[in-house]
Amino acid sequence: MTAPTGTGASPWRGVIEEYRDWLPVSAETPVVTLGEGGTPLVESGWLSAKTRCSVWLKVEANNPTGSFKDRGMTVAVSSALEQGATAVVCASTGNTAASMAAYSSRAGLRPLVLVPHGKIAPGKVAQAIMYGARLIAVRGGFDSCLEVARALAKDYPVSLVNSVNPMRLEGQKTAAFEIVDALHDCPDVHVVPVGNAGNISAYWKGFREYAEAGRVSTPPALWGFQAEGAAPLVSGQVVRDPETLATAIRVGNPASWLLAEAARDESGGVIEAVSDRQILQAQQDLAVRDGVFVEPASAAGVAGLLARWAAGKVRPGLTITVTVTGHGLKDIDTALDFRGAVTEVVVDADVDQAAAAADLVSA
Ligand code: AN7
Repeated sequence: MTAPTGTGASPWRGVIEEYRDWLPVSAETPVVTLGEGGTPLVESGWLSAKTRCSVWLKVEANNPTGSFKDRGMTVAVSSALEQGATAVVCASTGNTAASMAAYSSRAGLRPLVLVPHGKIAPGKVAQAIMYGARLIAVRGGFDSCLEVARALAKDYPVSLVNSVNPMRLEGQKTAAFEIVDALHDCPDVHVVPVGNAGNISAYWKGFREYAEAGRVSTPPALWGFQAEGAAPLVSGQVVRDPETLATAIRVGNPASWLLAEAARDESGGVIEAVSDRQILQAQQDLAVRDGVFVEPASAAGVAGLLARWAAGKVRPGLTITVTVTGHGLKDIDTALDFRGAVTEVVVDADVDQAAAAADLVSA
């Protein structure tokens, strides 16, 4: 089941045109769009049955470059173009790099991306290269990449489009709008993975703005989940050498630290940690049970929801939305390593062999 999103009378125009009144753009802003947003809200029968709640997945893989980053990038790149930028820079665990490369190349801006050497998924490397980025692999983690990116933007003629650029969060908040527009109300709880902590902050901004405008009465509690080896917002301490197989959220010193704490506290929510094992199990279950193949980091929210349910902290009857942030095809090695057993059987082009391989018995 998919929640209705509008009348279907006109094609989706991308988040700037769909939510123009809510965004810091003017009639003069050159809109750089790939038709991002308008992503499906898909009911998870499995998670709903298990938790006795109504659980919906906001499938952000269905964005042009396969992650939620496109929502923020359309606004950040449009704004950079309006301000006369000629080159843009970002630090990234991979998805921001892919998105930024696509939008800035499309706008005729030169994309420079800094990524942790050897620590981003191959699909994201391929995307950044194919979209024409200058890919700079830094010996160090994401946090070091962000320091270098900030310094480059300060000393050289390049514009920074990381989520420390407020335009990014402005664009990303539209996902909260879409959820409310589809459900015709706020969920009770919204669940999201947390890395550099921009997205949880953006969701809170979106839900709060709709509440302030009287569109909904009560914004949801936000439940954020980090990977155990990269959980500074759980421990309250910077993690010097963060480690997790969910490379997208391998961040030790999140840029939006204070905003994320505010989102947690003002919404009456939590930020907790889940293990890599829980993440990969949730990733596999989502694929097998719901037909939704996400990358490891994207499954952290589902893993966290299940952990809280197992601890008796999920009250039956709630409406819960869970953002799954990026596409599974970006990082197939990690997924298949966990899945383990060989699931392919090689046969000749022969009916009997195929039937035997499929454990079929003739009728
Ligand atoms: C799939 O691409 O930070 O808490 O540089 O790619 O807003 O950082 C990616 C983050 C979750 C965490 N899921 O969001 C980057 C980057 C996926 C992600 C997150 C990311 P934030």
